[in-house]
Amino acid sequence: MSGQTPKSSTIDTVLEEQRVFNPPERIKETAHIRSYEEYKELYDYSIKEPEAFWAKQAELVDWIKPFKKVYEGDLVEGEHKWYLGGKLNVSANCIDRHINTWRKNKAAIIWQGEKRDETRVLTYNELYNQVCRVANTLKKWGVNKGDRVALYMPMIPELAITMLACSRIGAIHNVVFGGFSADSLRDRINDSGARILITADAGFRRGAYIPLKDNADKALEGCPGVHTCIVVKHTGADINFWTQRDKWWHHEINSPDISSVCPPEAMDSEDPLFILYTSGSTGKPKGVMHTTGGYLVYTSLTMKYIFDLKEEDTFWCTADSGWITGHSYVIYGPLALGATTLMYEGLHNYPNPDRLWQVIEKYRVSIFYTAPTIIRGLMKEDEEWVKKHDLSSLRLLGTVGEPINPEAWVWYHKVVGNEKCAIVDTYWQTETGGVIITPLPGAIPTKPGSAAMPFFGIEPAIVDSNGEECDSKDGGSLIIKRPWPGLMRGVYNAPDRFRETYLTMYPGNYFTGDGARVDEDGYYWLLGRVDDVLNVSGHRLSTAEIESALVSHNKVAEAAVVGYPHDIKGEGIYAYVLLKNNAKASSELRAQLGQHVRKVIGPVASPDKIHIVEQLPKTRSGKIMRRILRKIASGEFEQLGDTSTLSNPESVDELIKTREE
Ligand code: 6R9
Repeated sequence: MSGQTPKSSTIDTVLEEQRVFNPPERIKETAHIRSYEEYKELYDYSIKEPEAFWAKQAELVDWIKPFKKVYEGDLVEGEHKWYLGGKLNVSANCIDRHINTWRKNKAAIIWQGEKRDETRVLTYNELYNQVCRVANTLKKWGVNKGDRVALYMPMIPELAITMLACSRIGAIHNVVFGGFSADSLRDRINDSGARILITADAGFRRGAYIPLKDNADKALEGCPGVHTCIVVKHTGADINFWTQRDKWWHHEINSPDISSVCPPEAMDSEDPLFILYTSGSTGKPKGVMHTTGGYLVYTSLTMKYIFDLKEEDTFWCTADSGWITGHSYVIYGPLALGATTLMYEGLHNYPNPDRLWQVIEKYRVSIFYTAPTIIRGLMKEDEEWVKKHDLSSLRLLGTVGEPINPEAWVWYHKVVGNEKCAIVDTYWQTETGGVIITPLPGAIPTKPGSAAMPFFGIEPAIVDSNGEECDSKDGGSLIIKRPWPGLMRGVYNAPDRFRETYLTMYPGNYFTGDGARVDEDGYYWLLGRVDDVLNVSGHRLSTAEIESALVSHNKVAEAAVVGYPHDIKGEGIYAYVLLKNNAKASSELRAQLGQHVRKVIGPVASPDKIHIVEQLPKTRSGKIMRRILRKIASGEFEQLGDTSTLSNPESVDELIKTREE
């Protein structure tokens, strides 16, 4: 952990923001929760009577066998369990319970491909048939309850179908984002112990192919445990096909021995549902593990109240399902509640900057959920791109992934929402399972840049570096004082890592890794990470992970990576690199290093700036002074602080002189 001072540049702007927006009348009239008092009463109840509160919320889910106890455990040891003794199945909750109602022929998933004319609609009934077939196919290839299944796919319905098929038979899915490299995929497959991989021939990006199967082939060279790879034919790209290992999805699921009926497995509440790898402050990504009962109750509950979901809504969350947002709010949350969820494969600005608005108009989307980086990117374009589309179907707009600067919030409100929509800035993490700090659209007035208030059952606090609850107005580290059903259960394959990473910093509390302050009205303002985690376009990356990728290049001796404020991405990646003795700095070498990081981690981690240096500022004990590196990368030369403790103070002037603009 480096110091406890939030390093985000948003602090300056959010400190000045004063505006308050009341919930629009039309939302207030129909929302599930219609006043601040109603929110407060239910919130207080959720904190005072957690057992009764969470028992009641479990009614959102269909149980095969009722649970005996609501929860057990705490954040001291880190063992916490929910809905003990209960049995349920997630896919049955997301599908079967709807097909016995009029929802049978309701659109469950609307898919829009990158090409305008590529669309598909799956009704709940069709989803049922497909999920059962895939579940039976997985069984045929040896997947049993508790086995891990790796997925490396584009945003296509088959991704949702496979996740649901895994949950149907009690297999644990491990989705790896399609933007990760072969090396990253290999490590995640091996750590999870998956023996089967589901992928596609390729994905689309700006009209070009993302070579998923080629990457998978490379990854599998290092995965001796994987015996089967099922490939969806999506783009028709040329691929290698090794018939002993590779199977075509369409052959497999339509094979005569595959039945379209597969009874859902009765899973224990605490059986794992999925693993999702995420970056922390160390170099090795963690397999964050979520379980069945608590996760489903929590995603259903947040989906209902935060997005104010109604039967007739068309809900569009633009996140890729390789990230937690795509798990909880493209797939599980919406489908558990029987909604219509839109899945989109493509970019927000391809072929034109009105792509998102055109899709909203086409499907009459009513709830739209995206990331601040996308909003910032699109607000730079001419407003006409938005104005030429009829966006009157929109009722609610959401953001997630990073703090939203008030300018972007107000643009979203005025230009996209036409001042008629509620906005929810939702704060949460892979670890938290679902949103934990947020406005409720009909109940809590919003302040641009603030994620507003804790959701039901969440008890946050702000602490100083000694772990003392401090004057929250000044800001400090954000902790959560008690567990809730959506909180991760552990790090896969590393039993002590959950407690060590999250619970020992402030014993007995969950440490988010974020800085925050609370204003006089009780609103939370997130101030960015206080650890060595970067947030680049809403993607979480650890500086240590990028450093070790750089150092694995044969010409690099040492590397230090920091974030700096970036107009569109929120944070950009600035890498200081010290070469080995015989290596010479050149623009070719810089390009090579960028390529190398793309190969080791993936394009998302590629540094924006690579600064080849003669020496790095170090303390007398040999620690790199990251605080100074961050200031230099951000161009804040006046505020370098005390440099007298450095063993090489002269390095600082040199770095300033040679800084990458
Ligand atoms: C859901 C998700 C988590 C980190 C988190 C924080 C940042 C997410 C935010 C936000 C300010 C918001 N973050 N939402 N910061 N305001 N509304 O993004 O999960 O990929 O695990 O990232 O993202 O820094 O700690 P994940």
